[in-house]
Amino acid sequence: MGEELKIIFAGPVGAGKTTAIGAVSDRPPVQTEAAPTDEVRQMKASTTVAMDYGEVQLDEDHHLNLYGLPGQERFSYMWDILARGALGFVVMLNSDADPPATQLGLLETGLGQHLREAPVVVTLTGSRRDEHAVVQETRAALSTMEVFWPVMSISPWKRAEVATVLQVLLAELEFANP
Ligand SMILES: Nc1nc2c(ncn2[C@@H]2O[C@H](COP(=O)(O)OP(=O)(O)OP(=O)(O)O)[C@@H](O)[C@H]2O)c(=O)[nH]1
Ligand SMILES: [Mg+2]
Repeated sequence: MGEELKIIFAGPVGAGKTTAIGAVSDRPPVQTEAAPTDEVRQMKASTTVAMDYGEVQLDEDHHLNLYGLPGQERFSYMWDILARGALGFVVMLNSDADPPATQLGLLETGLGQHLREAPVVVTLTGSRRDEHAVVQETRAALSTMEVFWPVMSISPWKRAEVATVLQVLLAELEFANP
């Protein structure tokens, strides 16, 4: 089975954390979906209230335990708890929502320290805006934060694309800890 690695999927509501873990997991994911009671209702029928959990055997040597954070800020006390001991982060941003800098700012407040201690890959989901423009905006926001995380535009319901994100994260991890 190889090494077990804890990976966190973070990001705002609707970025696709639950969708991505469900798409890539080798077994049915554990989900904690509930009907939203607030403005999230306008966006989608359910939101994560505690966590997602999935597992994927990415290759012979790497078994990943995947944890999805709840996107709503009122559940952000869970972020720090779940992020402890994580070896890598997938930061998912919704390009149809607030500017990338705003979404990253929120994550920085709740997870900033964790995101400095392990490799991060940023994904952009959403379809309404020009992909290239949002990637550029995201890169600019990251350089303001003085981090240079890879940025990839993906469809979170496509298993192969989520698996590629995880491969990039593993490559970063191996580069950092040869
Ligand atoms: N076009 C399309 N959209 C999809 C598909 N699967 C999921 N989505 C959309 O992708 C969005 C992602 O939703 P979630 O995965 O619940 O987002 P999340 O990041 O887990 O959000 P929270 O748990 O609320 O923080 C939703 O708006 C879905 O409607 C799909 O197969 N096709
Ligand atoms: Mg979710």
